[in-house]
Amino acid sequence: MARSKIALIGAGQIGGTLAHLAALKELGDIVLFDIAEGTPQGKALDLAESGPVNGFNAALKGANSYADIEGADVIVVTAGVPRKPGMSRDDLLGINLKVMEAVGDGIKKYAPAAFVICITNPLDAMVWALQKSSGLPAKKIVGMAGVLDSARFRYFLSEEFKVSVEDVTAFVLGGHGDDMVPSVRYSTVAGIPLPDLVKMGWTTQERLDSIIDRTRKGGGEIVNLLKTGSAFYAPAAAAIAMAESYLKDKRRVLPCAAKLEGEYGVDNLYVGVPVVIGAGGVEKIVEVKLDLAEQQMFDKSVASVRSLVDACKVINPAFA
Ligand code: A3D
Repeated sequence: MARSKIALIGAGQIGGTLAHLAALKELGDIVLFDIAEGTPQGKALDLAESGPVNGFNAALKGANSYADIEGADVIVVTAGVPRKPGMSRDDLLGINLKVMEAVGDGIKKYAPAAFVICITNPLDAMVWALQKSSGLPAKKIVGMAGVLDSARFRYFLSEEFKVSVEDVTAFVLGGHGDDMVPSVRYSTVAGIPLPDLVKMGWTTQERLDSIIDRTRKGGGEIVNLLKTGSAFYAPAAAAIAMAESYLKDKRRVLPCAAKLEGEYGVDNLYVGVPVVIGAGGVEKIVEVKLDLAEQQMFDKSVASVRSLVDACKVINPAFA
């Protein structure tokens, strides 16, 4: 059986970390693509030279031509610019929309059968634009945000409860912005929902509220610390989990930005919801019943995503 081919479009901080993780896990052969000359080649060579020490068997190649992504099974897109302190994700819209046009053309031409994971911000609008520009079916293109947001929520909860992160599950819905919806009812420690843990005296509602607030602003917290860019280790790990579920047909249930066509009462918009990822791509969108407060937060988050998508259509009417 031929090895899988993984193309990483954007060889920056996340792209390089993705290549490292994909090689360590031997997910397939890897092509790092970037418009910057030398960067993808340098990172590919450096990583290939770590192979003998780490004991992985994966070919790594750096490229500046889309022809090199030909036939890729999985593509992870991080091309574009990240945030700097004081910037919101939405400030990136104009620049990264142009990048999504170019990337979509490249995918359409060379790898139209790939499963594509978009990470470029503002996430929900960029994955929407990338689906349009690439022409890929909606089930073959998703956005990575929920796995990262719920990992942050899980980490903060594990610190609060002083239990292993492995036993904390978390559920996050909505767009990848400061109004995302971390769901308390569906987040648990070893199956015990958070509201029960409050009743059991493990934490207080006030502490839980501040953890939710920190989760919502988790990306900004890292940007303010790094000063020169945004988070990359955890975002890369999250996208690798999604790629692995597709490549190994694991059918994991993961929160991803998926195209809603009526689900959750939303039409023609990419928003974070739980989905099943298997060999067919997004094989199922899991629709849970929201309570009134969750629905109100979800609606607010969806409205923010819609306003960004509308802004894309104004910037480039070809997207309308
Ligand atoms: P960075 O290290 O700057 O890498 C981006 C790379 O894209 C650079 O190497 C650029 O040369 C390259 N690039 C720019 N334009 C093009 C183009 N037209 N074609 C190909 N490559 C191009 O950024 P990063 O890796 O830290 O972040 C990448 C993106 O991910 C940014 O938009 C971030 O905002 C976003 N991000 C999203 C999340 C989510 O949870 C959704 C988390 C963290 C970062």
